[in-house]
This record gives sequence, C-alpha cells and structure tokens, in this order.
Amino acid sequence: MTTITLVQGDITRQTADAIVNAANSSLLGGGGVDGAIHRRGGPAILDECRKLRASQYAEGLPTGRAVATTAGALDARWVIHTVGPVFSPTEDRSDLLASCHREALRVADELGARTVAFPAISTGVYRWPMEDAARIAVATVRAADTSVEEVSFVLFDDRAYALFAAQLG
Ligand code: AR6
Repeated sequence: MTTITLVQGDITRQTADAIVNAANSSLLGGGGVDGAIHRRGGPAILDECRKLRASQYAEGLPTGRAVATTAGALDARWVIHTVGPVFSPTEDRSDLLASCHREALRVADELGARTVAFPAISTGVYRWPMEDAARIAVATVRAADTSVEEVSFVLFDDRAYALFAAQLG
C-alpha cells in the first residue's frame, strides 16, 4: 500500500528519495518547477540531461514518459523528469497525464526509491485545470502497482492543496 501525503510548499525544499520534475521534452530546463529544480539542484542535473539527449533521448523525452538523473544538491537521490501534456479543451489527454504518474513510479521502482515527491504536473505553464489534475494524479497513484511506500504531492498554494485534499477525502 502506498501512503499518499500532501505538503504545501516548494518541492525543491523537500526530502525524498526521488523528486519528480514537471519537465518538457527537451530536458534542458524551463520555468516553474523545472526552473526551480535546476536552480537549486545545480549543474549536475543539466549535465545528465544533456547526456540523455546525446544518447537514448536524442529526439527528446516523449510526453507521458519519465527518466531519472542525479538530484545534484537537492535533498534527494534522484530527480525523475516527466513530461506532462499541455491541456487541450478539445482533445482528452488525460491518459498522458496519468501516464506521467505511472511512469515516474515505474522508474522509482527501478531505482529502489521508497519515497517520491510529485508536483502538480501540467497545472502551471501547461494550463491543466487543478481540480481535474488532482483527480487524475490521486486516482493514478492509488491504482498503481508500485513498491513506493510514500508519495507526497507538493502543492504550491492553498487552492491546489485544498483541491488535492478533496480528492483524498
Ligand atoms: N514547488 C512546487 N510547486 C511548484 C513550484 C515549486 N517550486 N513552482 C511551481 N509550482 P509548472 P507544467 C507549481 O509550470 O504545467 C516549465 O517551463 C505551479 O504552481 O512548473 O507541467 C517546463 O520546462 C503549478 O501548479 O509545470 C515545461 O516547459 C505546478 O507546479 C512546462 O513548464 C506545475 O507548474 C511544464 O509545465
């Protein structure tokens, strides 16, 4: 059984075996969580991302997939980068958002990570409505077949925290 906990705050301040990054396909950084992780984690993360781009992910990491690097100076062993879908009002991309959570947990299992911190993937720059993202994130983690013991969702503000809390009920 995986325990799900909620934390309000900055994901780069968390302690966990693995911290999940809401990245983009380039793996070369960006704003939001991605920018904060690279800033606080330091250049070792970007170095490994560049190596991934030079090897198995020459075309970039596809949406819905996940890959791990060092966590650099973060209080974690690994960063698991995943690429959320951009929200579309005309196309249902929920499976891709669920896939981000499933794939991140699969990578965590491969690494032997027992505690994993997730941000609210796709709810910032990628504009996914928070309530629906919370529903998909919580349901997917609950249904996952994983050895991860604790998943924490790290929510930046009160509203996100409340919407995730409502899903945990
Ligand atoms: N800790 C926790 N949550 C945060 C933090 C933080 N330090 N910073 C922002 N959030 P986003 P996306 C919240 O935009 O929507 C990047 O440029 C934020 O309020 O980080 O998946 C990437 O390179 C929001 O609720 O990720 C991609 O290009 C949530 O984290 C693109 O943005 C996710 O917002 C990915 O967009």
